[in-house]
Amino acid sequence: KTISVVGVPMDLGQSRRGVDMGPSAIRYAGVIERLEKLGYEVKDIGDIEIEHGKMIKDEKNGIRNLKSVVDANRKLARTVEEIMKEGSFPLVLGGDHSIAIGTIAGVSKFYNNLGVIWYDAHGDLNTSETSPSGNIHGMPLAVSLGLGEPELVNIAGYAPKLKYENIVIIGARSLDEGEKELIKEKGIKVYTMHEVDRLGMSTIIEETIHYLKERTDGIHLSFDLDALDPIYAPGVGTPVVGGVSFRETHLALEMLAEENLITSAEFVEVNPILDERNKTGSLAVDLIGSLFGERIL
Ligand code: DIR
Ligand code: MN
Ligand code: MN
Ligand code: MN
Repeated sequence: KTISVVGVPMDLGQSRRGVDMGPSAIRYAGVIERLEKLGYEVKDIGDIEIEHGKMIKDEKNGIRNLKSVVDANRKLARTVEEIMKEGSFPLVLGGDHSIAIGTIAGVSKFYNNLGVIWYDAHGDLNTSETSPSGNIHGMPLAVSLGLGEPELVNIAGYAPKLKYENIVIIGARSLDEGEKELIKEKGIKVYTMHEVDRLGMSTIIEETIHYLKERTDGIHLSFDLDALDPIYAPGVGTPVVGGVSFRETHLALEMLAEENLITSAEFVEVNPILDERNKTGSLAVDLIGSLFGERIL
């Protein structure tokens, strides 16, 4: 199986500079070599070209940098679609989480029922109406469900990309009011940190696999490094205490690897400026190793 790695040096989906260097940090930590060592053929197709203008605080309906984020995600969607056509596994390196809009837009047309595991401290279910920040990185899951600005929702020319019943959020502990309402209204499946503590990660992943296996024909993993506790992942823009541990996360990915159900993935929000000697970049590479079958023994 071939893996195609694509970097998205994007920081315009939020308000702190530096997360655009995430792809470099993850490559520097050895992601390509790590995957090759596991026996995969790896194609590094480089980075998507991203505009690097200054931040526009309120471009439309209070949203930051709407046009640049739309442009970048259009390009990413096309690139991911090409990877899918070649039958290769798309592995996308962020960049802030706004890039999930493009990844999912590129992947979802190949499935009738794309499933998504959203591993994140946040819900990323905001629209311009509910967003407290105007940051698009807090909106990609809503956009993929068809909610929000039409420019974002209609990327790649179709919408919605996802169905409410095909998504599972794991690790949530910072949800905005509008996100909580949407989760309740639509019955979105969410394992907050309460459930992580209470059930344990192994039960959560067993349930998630069972749940998605019977209703989806492909599963995208959208992995925000801020799901982990800041002790393990200090190099993220919006750290939230009380997060998932290093081992719980490896266990989750090892279990997913065993089932061989994940069909595309992205690792996002690594910000080298905020990091400690590339700790979070290295963590991303360790986690990618587990997702692709690396085991302790
Ligand atoms: C917050 C933060 N919910 C927002 N979101 C983040 O700005 O919409 N997502 N950091 O990863
Ligand atoms: Mn930049
Ligand atoms: Mn996120
Ligand atoms: Mn997050």
